Amino acid sequence: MPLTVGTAGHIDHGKTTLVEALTGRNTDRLPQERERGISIDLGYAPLELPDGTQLSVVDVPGHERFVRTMVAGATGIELFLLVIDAAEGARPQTLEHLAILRLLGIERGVVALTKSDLVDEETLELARAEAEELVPGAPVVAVSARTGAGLDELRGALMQTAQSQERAARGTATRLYVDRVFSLRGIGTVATGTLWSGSLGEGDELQAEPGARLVRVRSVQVHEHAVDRAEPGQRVAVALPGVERSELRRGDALVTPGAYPSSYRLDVVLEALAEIPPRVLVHHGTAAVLARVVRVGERWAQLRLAEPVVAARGDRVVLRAGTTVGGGRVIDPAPPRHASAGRMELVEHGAIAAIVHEPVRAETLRHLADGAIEGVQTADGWIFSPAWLAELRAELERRIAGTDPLDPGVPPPSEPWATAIVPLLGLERRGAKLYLPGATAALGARVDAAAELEAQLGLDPRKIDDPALARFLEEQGRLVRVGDGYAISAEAYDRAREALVAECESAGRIALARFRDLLGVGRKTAQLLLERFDADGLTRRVGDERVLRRRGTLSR
Ligand SMILES: Nc1nc2c(ncn2[C@@H]2O[C@H](COP(=O)(O)OP(=O)(O)OP(=O)(O)O)[C@@H](O)[C@H]2O)c(=O)[nH]1
Ligand SMILES: [Mg+2]
Repeated sequence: MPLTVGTAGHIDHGKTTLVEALTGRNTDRLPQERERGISIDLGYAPLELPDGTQLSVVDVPGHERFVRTMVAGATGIELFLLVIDAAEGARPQTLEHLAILRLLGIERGVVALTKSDLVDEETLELARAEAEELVPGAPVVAVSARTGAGLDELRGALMQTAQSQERAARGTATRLYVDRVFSLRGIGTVATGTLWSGSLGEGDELQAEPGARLVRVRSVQVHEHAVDRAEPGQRVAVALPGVERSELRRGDALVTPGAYPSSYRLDVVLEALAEIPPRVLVHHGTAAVLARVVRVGERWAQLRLAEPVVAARGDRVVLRAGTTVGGGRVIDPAPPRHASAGRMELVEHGAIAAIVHEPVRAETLRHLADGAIEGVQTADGWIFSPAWLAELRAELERRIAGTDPLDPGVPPPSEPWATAIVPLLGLERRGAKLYLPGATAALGARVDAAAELEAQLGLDPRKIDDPALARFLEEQGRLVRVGDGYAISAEAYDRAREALVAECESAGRIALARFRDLLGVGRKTAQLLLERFDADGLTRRVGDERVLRRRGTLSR
């Protein structure tokens, strides 16, 4: 497996010169870099070690204004080559680069004390002692790019370090963060980057993020040599026909479609090197995005980003505000907006089932676990805990127990998950309500009240204060409701109806006054009855009068 080694170190300490001495390639390719004698952008070179180990070298600029570029170069690397000018010793960017490497979780590497040809033995020893203190455990090798002294020893140290370094396991889906985009005649747009995970070959379909644009890979090169498939850790260039050069830029990601979330939020375990201000630049992959830091407890933060990033659990971020103020380890690459310490704690420890109670969309959890989450229930894209479902069922049953026996149903939940979850409750849906299976309406304690009411009813509408009871008795054919909570007896309704139909059949129509006189009731009662007949579809208003809709055939 190829490994990527990244340089680090203060400006002018000899990084680029050392890379050239090791690889034969001058990575300062911009005219401006050559004129000014400093590195501005990232440089790349393959390095083959005597034992056959293949390394990819990323050379970074040391200037303090280009730390942002250094982070972009350092995110994909496995090993560092920290370069310290033996005469100058550690300087500000030596320390800042080292801090960044640590924040990115890049623990292994080699220290080169360069320009050893310019210092005496004593100065060299001082520099060595300082380096050993700064980077405990790393081999420290004095070299001169000018005379070639120490280069073999440096190769040996790189070889040993590379041998003991495992490639970071980053999953199987393809992920490449773009660090350069250019166009080549006859080929079109080419994007380069270090392949973080997965593999890449001709014909692959990838998704360019942000923007979720699908792109097809025409060809792949590794360090300028065409390959069938590029492997993780390799420095690759992919030709992307049909993509304009302006459509991609450093910081974008090429990923297996659907494999990674694109998110404006990242939940991280914070590592503070200094006071972390509320606004920072978040470096992730090769991107640098402005963000607001929402602290959650002492340990965690939610980074609210100005632009979305494509991240995975376990990724590292570097936080800068003028200088490097800290970093973070991603525990949720697409978290919900509201972060709580409780959730952070559970997510950090991978207790994914424990953060699930009420239903959440499955896609919001997909990036927290490899494969299925144990101990949860799913329905139609929702994930929830069995305990929650039991609580919901118990709660609905409790509410049903408290309903009027005349209508022992409750309205179903109205949350977005309702359609998926209500069918699991074992309740019966009738119309707009949920009932216990087989439940029927009953008078319960109101048997006597119902009988009493019925006895009092006649043609004169009576106000009924218990609408549920009125509805129930009407369904049973024991009364008829006429507007505004009034009711008459069923028998009186039939009588009034017969009188109305008879009149209409003989006279063709009926007026309110005539109907009132026929029944011998007051105007108000006649009015309520006629409205009920209208509502029943028996009659229709024509001016001040009524006619039958369909002669005598409609019944109540
Ligand atoms: N005498 C001597 N000079 C060296 C050696 N290595 C580098 N230099 C000189 O130091 C200067 C800076 O070297 P670079 O390799 O450009 O330094 P750098 O670390 O890449 O600088 P930035 O990329 O701008 O951070 C150049 O003039 C080199 O010729 C060395 O081993 N011996
Ligand atoms: Mg340089």
